[in-house]
Amino acid sequence: MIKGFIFDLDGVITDTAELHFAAWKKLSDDMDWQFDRDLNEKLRGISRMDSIKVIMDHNNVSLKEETIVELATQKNDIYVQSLDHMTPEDYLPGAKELLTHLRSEGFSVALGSASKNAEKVLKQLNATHYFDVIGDGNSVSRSKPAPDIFLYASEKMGLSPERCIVFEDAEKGIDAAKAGNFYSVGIGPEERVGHADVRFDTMKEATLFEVKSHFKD
Ligand code: B16
Ligand code: MG
Repeated sequence: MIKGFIFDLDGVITDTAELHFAAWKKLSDDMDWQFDRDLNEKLRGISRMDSIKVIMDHNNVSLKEETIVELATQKNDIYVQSLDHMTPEDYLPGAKELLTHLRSEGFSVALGSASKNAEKVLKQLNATHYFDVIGDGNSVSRSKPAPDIFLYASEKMGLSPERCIVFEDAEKGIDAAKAGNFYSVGIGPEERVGHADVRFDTMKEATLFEVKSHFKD
């Protein structure tokens, strides 16, 4: 029986992909690196350090680890500044409704995000109170597709993976849910999250009624 829900943040609760894009684009322009929306898509759900390495590989650049950390920090400063403009109006359509419904029905709810800025994002959205557990980029060291962040979240909720549904918008996020033996709901197109147990185009379609109908007891 399903008792807990674990939500990815970026792309499920809110759409920060555009802000990540703008920040990576600024860094890439400063460094004279090629960076476009196709490459940005490859960064969905992966950690900051993994992201900069994907961009560097694409540009055939290699640098000292120390320099890479400095550049990733520069990008993060730009990104964090842009979060100041985020408000409680910035939930993806349907996300706030589902979180409210889960609260009223008494389910356990956790965050399972790769972002080290998740707490700030939740604060800007005024969403912190919806979560019993916050698992973010600071909670575990191995990032998605490793299942660690979701295992951290389920363990803190006191639930086994078979009792939890993971909501994810990233291909590697669904891989991580599967690797941990969680049920999975993919948010996005077939070619990205078609390997999830259930898929919705957007969070708007993912009502509690709809989700429950796919995961019978
Ligand atoms: P930060 P999620 C992920 O969040 C983003 O999808 C990904 O693009 C980003 O690189 C990663 O967080 C790390 O974010 O630089 O803020 O630590 O989708 O797992 O909620
Ligand atoms: Mg995501």
